[in-house]
Amino acid sequence: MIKPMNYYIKNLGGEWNLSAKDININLKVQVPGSVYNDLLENKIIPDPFYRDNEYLVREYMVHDYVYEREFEITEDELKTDYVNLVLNGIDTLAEIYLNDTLIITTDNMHRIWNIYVKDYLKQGTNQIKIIILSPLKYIKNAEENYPHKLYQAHDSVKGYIHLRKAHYMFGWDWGPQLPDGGIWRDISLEFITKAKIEDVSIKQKHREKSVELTVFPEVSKTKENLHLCLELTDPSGKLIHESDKLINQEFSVLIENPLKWYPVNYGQQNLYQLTIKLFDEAILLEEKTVKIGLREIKLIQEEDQYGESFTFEVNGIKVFAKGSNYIPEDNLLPRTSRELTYKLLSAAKLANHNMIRVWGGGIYPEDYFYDICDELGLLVWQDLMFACSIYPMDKEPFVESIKSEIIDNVKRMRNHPSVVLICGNNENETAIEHWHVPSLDLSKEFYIKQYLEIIPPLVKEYAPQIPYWRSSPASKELFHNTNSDNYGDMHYWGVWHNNEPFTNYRLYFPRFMSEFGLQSFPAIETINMFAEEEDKNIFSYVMESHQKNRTANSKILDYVGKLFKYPKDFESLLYVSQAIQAEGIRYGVEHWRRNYGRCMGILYWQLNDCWPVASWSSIDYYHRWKILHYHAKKFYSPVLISLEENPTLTKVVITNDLLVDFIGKYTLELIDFNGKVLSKKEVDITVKAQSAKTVETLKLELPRKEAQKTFVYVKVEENDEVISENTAFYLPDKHLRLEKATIKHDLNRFENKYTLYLMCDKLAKFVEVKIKGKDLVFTDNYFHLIPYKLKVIKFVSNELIEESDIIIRSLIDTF
Ligand code: BMA
Repeated sequence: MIKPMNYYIKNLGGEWNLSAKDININLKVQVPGSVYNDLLENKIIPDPFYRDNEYLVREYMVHDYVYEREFEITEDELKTDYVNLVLNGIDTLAEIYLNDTLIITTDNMHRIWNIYVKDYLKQGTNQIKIIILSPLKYIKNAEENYPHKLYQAHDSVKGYIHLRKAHYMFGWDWGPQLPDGGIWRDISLEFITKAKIEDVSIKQKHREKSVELTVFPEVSKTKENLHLCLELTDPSGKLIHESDKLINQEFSVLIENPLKWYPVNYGQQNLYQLTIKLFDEAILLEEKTVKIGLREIKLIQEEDQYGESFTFEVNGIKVFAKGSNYIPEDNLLPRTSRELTYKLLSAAKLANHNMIRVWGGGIYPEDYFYDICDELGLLVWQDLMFACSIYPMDKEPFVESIKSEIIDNVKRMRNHPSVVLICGNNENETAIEHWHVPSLDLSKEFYIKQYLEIIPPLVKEYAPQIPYWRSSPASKELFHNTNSDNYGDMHYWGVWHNNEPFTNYRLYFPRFMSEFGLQSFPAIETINMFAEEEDKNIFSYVMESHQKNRTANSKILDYVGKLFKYPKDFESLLYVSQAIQAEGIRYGVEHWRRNYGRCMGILYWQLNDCWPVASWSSIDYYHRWKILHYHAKKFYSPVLISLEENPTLTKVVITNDLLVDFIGKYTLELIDFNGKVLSKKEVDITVKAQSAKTVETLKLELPRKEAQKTFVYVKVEENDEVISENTAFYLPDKHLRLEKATIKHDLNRFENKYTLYLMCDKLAKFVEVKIKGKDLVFTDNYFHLIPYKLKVIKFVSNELIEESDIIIRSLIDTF
């Protein structure tokens, strides 16, 4: 008979006391949480995101804060063999006392701490006290006392490189300076009888019709007579394997006819469940369950006629990666949740992403982030948390701290099938090559030590089956041509940071484009959350406080002016800023997708925001989809028809990412703005699996007058269903002869599902559909409405929507 479990956890979360004597603060608060969140909930600080409150709130972190509580320990609990204090996340510098004895000081937000504390506990009431020390004071001091000058990101409070705390909290070119602190993840006591399963390392060997798992449960405090039992259930929940071993032995499990895990669109996201039980004879001490996906991942870097490939291969399938870069979801981390992350990542999947890059200046996400990616079939490119900086690698405690941080986090992510790359840092190598970093020789030395000497062996030891890439971007040779489009990955910021027109995207043929972007403003509803009427001018003090990239507002205006007429008012400017962003990114993506094979990945900068701000995101802080996100759904569609339009020659290309040939037909029409079809062609086509095919080369030389009111429309259909459609115009929108269209609509409802039918008499560009007072996501939005072609969009609303709630505008309404 199995007795009840012996291992258990006492959660120390819940109500704590928070105090800061020098500013007279004494509050009851919730742990886990954060100083800012506690001060906000107790109305000590105002909303840090409102207007310019950021600056006032930032100063609260020059103080130290004390968190404390009491808890009970019973006589039985004290008899347990081992009692550990487990800190899953302390932000950042802290002194931790148990019954007035200092038991540990912490210095790394990204670490997990596990400390044997039995000797400090007593029967009855115990106290725990955690003093969070000011990060601002620390980094100022560390910076002043450090003998060398090292490169740091422009927009952050200087000195952050000395502290292992998420960089974005000190400010970034899209983020405020709000260096919060506190007990940000779970805190608990664990009671261990005899031993505990610390972790499970799993290796997979893929054979033709089977997968062999080598499972090694790491058991602490080993005692010879303990034994382990392994149970494996298949994706349907059926038990398919059970075996027993003594501790310190490996299990070997053979799975015949395995159901493998694939990224979305390449197969199912099958997950097996592996449970390890630790026994002392018949007594169950503890059990641990891990979900695993069977997948073999390779980063293929093979020489070819262009240079060297940079292709992810999952279970033998070369995957064209499509997605975006992810930053932390909030500056006040207690406000994040599984639900919000699920919503965000589901939106990424809806917009046809199959990869998310976790950018290196934030945090290692929660376990649920990886669970969600496993479930949705999103691949994860995981940066280690180093970005745009050179670190003081001559400080031994700092180096030791980094090592522990990497072990803690690599172990946390290694069994997730979604994680396909561990990348050393964001842009630190290219910084050394291109950004005139001070202390150049020393910076190179520190860089080599960190990303070539210290980190690779750790990744190899703790996640031997996940590829490691030293930096994003990096190339073949160290510090040389780091941003080449022939080798490695590429960040291309000529468009935007160097003001180049977005048509320059077509000058590059990256092997893997891991960053490029254009900024836009968020929707008016988002601006209303932080700005007053008097602030509604992009150059107002408040709007500039929510624009962290110094020269960006003029850049947005410049890009807008390249394509659109001068917008008539503030709201129109917001709208065209989003339109230009979407157009630019589409232009780049379609070009790189037309070069299927040579390019094998595209991740635009950036998916989300951490506060309401002007930025490169496609979804804003309040989860409102910008135009870019709707466009992403279309330009990342697995089968894409796109046009490489040039003044004299236009190529029509169909890109097929899928594993099966595409068999269907495409239609090409030359249409005028009143809907008159000037020419039309329909052709049956087959496009091979995983390829791009030029299906048409049009010699189209439109005289200026024609070009002002004519466009090419293409679509590709499979069994009469439109899979992808596109348009090409031969003049910038500002020079087109757009006329005000009459857009008729009809709304149908079935339960909470709505269908909206739209029809117009004249071409309308970037047609926006909104429902008064509601934030809804539509199957499509910001589309070009073609005269007399029926457009159908769908949405779900649990509240009743009337026809009169529909608000429609288009480009012509902006000037
Ligand atoms: C990239 C990123 C970020 C930055 C973005 C926009 O280089 O790595 O550091 O926010 O550009 O400038």
